[in-house]
Amino acid sequence: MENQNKIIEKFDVKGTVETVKPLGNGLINDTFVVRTAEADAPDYVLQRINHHIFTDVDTLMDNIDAVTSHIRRKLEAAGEDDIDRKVLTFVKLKDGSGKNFYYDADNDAYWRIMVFIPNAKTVEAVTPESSRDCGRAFGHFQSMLVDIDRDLKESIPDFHNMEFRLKQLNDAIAADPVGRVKEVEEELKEINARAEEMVKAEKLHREGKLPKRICHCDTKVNNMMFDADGNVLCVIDLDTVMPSYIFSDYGDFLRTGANNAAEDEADLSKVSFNMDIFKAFTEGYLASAGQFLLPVEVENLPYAAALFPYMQAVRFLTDYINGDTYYKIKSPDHNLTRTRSQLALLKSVEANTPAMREFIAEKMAK
Ligand code: GN1
Ligand code: MG
Repeated sequence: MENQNKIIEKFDVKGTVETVKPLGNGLINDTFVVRTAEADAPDYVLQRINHHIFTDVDTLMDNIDAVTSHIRRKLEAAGEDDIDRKVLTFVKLKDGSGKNFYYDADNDAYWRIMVFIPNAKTVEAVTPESSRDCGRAFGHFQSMLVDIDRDLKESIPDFHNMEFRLKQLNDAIAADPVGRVKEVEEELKEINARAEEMVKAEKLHREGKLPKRICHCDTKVNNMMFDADGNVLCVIDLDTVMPSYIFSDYGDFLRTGANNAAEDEADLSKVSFNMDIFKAFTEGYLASAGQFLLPVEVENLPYAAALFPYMQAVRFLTDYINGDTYYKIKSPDHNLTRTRSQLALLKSVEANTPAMREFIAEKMAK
């Protein structure tokens, strides 16, 4: 608490700090809620950023600043009320540097503070209803950022670049550091058969046909804040906000949200793509993003639904071949099980592709 008070002092917060207590159960950053004594001073959220995962904190926090200030200006111009609950507010340092994070060199730690949004909650359950809200909220988020005038960098370079992920796989195969390549011939066959199709986004981008836009890149139902009446206030967890194809926000939600099983389910008969979740999420997404999306983006939404299980299979298999250096594992073959599970989901997505196309065409015709 003493150390945290010293950190909080660096920031331009209002009021007197009364208590600092752990908040939530995030797996990546350490989060605390800071209560202030005065009724007219806001409470705050204090976070230590995990710079082992997010190694480029400067870019990450610059992206967050660009995005939150742009959305704030939009909401102001639209005459919205209650803006402090509709966009996250990051507190600047007192030192006049304009920075929105503090580096504590003694402890090699990065800290940030945002204003606590009162009377708001998150939900965990993926239902058609929460998925529709989620599609709408993330489509709205993207739509507010289509005209952003600041240059954002990728805080994790090539995060969702399929060509790069395949190169990592091929490098792993060439090195074969723990002799596992011979065990995974079947999986490699499945991956290679689709490689050409799956790098389509990078090709379209090089041809100038597919833009990168500002995306959230961690689209999940529990990354939305709701008010007491169940209306979405804003999206949260902005650590991965960066330029990407809109496929990132669309496809990665469906990979987790529309899987009838867990991403590492070993019983492949349980793994399948949930069309009810797909429909609800897509309906919400098109309602808020349909206006700005290019035909090439809409046409390729089913491709995005396939791309993410495929990409995740490639990443898990790469890690398996490399001897499990990236993802935490619970058994020696965990990454192989995950790979197989993601490939099973991919096949179910492929089987549902005609139905997906039909649904999207219907929605766009309206
Ligand atoms: C990692 O740990 P988590 O769930 O926040 C990974 C994602 C993967 C996901 C697969 C920075 O995210 O890209 O899709 O695992 N995040 C990073 O479970 O690599
Ligand atoms: Mg997250």
